[in-house]
Amino acid sequence: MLLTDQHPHNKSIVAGILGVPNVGKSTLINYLLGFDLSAVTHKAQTTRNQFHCVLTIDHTEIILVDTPGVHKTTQEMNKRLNQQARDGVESVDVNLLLMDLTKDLGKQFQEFFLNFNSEIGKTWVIFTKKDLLSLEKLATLDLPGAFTKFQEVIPSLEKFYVISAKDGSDVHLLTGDLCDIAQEGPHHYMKDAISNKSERFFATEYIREQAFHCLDQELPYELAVTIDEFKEFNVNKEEARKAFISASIIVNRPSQRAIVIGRQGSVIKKIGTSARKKIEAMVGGPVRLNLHVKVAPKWFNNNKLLEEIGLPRATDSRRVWRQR
Ligand SMILES: Nc1nc2c(ncn2[C@@H]2O[C@H](COP(=O)(O)OP(=O)(O)OP(=O)(O)O)[C@@H](O)[C@H]2O)c(=O)[nH]1
Ligand SMILES: [Mg+2]
Repeated sequence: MLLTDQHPHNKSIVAGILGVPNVGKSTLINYLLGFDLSAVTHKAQTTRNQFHCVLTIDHTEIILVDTPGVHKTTQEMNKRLNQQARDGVESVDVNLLLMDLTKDLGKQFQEFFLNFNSEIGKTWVIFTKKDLLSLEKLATLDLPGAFTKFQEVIPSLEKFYVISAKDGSDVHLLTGDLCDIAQEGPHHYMKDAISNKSERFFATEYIREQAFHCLDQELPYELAVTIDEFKEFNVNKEEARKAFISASIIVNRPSQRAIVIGRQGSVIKKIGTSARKKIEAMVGGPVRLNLHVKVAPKWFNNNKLLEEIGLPRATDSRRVWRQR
């Protein structure tokens, strides 16, 4: 849908954010937006659904598509995460392929290439987390050489940037270039829109994000969140908006239920309090959040539940790696 009443100098661009898990895709989006919209944790596979985030610089609308990290997988849910990444960048103007400078670049590139398994158009490589490296270490990485090797495998890689999404260094070079190649034309989102996803979606993201923060080791991957009820009060009224949310944290085994609840409910209380604060900031008013923990064995292979959390069936098979 295009909006009417557009400024004559309006421009727009859609950029897909890609990479293996945990490289900092959502962190870069949050840096660009100027606030923490997308869920970020130090654990891999935080993002599970692709979605749009919108920022406007002067008259240029930049639509950033956050995607789940592309990775090797056999599990039904993880196949669907890779599919989300492919769907997310299907008709973008440019892809930003993020690579974590603190990890082996060749391995990351190979993991991405083998499991993305789809043609990839115009792409810029973004080497990120440079704040974690000394200048000496950075120089030893020979980034131009690595980029040239990657380009031999994916010829649509055009150029590379070296940034930090944490302290924002050199991110302006990227946004400047995105604005430069944006096409003249109408904006797709209303002036104050920030995403194509609902507050209900972000409520599940923030609950899962806080669960990831509060729980150790493998458990987060075996955990999903569904909203059972989302009621809003005082919408379009002078008074502050209020919301009542009832949500379920779904786990795989009864023992995990006990871990999520914690001794005398201490863990679930911590998850609930911190998630509520983030949801309140989004809603702009007080929120009552009721959390329940449910056991659904092997939910990550359960088609109905996967569809409920926004992950339709995948259509992929894996590529073969030919070393050049
Ligand atoms: N120091 C530093 N840390 C970063 C940077 N970018 C991301 N991180 C950290 O890296 C971790 C992963 O960041 P995310 O943004 O969740 O990564 P992601 O690529 O979205 O991960 P998935 O959604 O799981 O695929 C978090 O702990 C971030 O704080 C950066 O530029 N510098
Ligand atoms: Mg993410």
